[in-house]
Amino acid sequence: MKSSPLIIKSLSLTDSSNKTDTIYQSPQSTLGDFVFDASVANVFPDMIQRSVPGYAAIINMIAILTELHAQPNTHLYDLGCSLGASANAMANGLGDKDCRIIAVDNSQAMLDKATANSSLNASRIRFELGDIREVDIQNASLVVLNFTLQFLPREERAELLGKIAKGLQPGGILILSEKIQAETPEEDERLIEMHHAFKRSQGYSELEVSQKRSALENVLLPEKLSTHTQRLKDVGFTSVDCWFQCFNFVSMVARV
Ligand code: GEK
Repeated sequence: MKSSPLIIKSLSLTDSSNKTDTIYQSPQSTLGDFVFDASVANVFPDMIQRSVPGYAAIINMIAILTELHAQPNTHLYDLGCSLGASANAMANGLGDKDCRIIAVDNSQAMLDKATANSSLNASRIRFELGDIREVDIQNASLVVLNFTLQFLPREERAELLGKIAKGLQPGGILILSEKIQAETPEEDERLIEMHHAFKRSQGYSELEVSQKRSALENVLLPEKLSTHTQRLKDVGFTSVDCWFQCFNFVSMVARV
């Protein structure tokens, strides 16, 4: 018997408080590095939707890619889960497949809210406080790194990706979403200009855009799409498809 198709009603990406991000609204005399603390967790749904063009579309597609690729009796991982948007999308895409979703973040403030936001999927998602570099990836059919790899030191990325490739079952996939650096400095400038226009269209001021950019400078370390693709192949993935791009934000599907 054929099961009924997955219907994606746009997932709710907000939490019940739904606060507006005003963190960089007033001038700051010293701009420290960006951290995922309670003040960020408090406004995170608003912040990420107004900062990452296409974020809601990517989350909705994670449900569809889960429906396509999740294998019964396997593990699904959401690495750097923040408030659990990807983990909840996976739960929605699973249908009645018996899978365990493991969602990891090293920010307790994020996990507290993630747990509260995910009560409907509580039996399927296990939230864990930890570093994604330490997670044991086993019997996986789907791993999601949705805008998280970019926060690791560049030289530590290959080891994590290699561990993911080894932990995936045949037919398993990694969904890797990243802010990227364009292939040439000229293209990079053009994409950054478009991204900043997007942020202004979302109500951020020039001051907010420039203070956030400075705070992220040493923390969010983008790489070229060609660098991502080559490294994924070097560590054991056989194909890498870029299925989404909006300005300098991309999402790839890598298969073992
Ligand atoms: C989403 N995936 O909504 N170990 C564990 N967590 C980490 C680490 C680390 N080493 N480094 C950063 N994080 C989410 C959005 S946000 C992206 C991901 C953004 C966590 C960090 O605490 C934060 O919650 C998340 O990765 C990145 O689909 O804010 O641009």
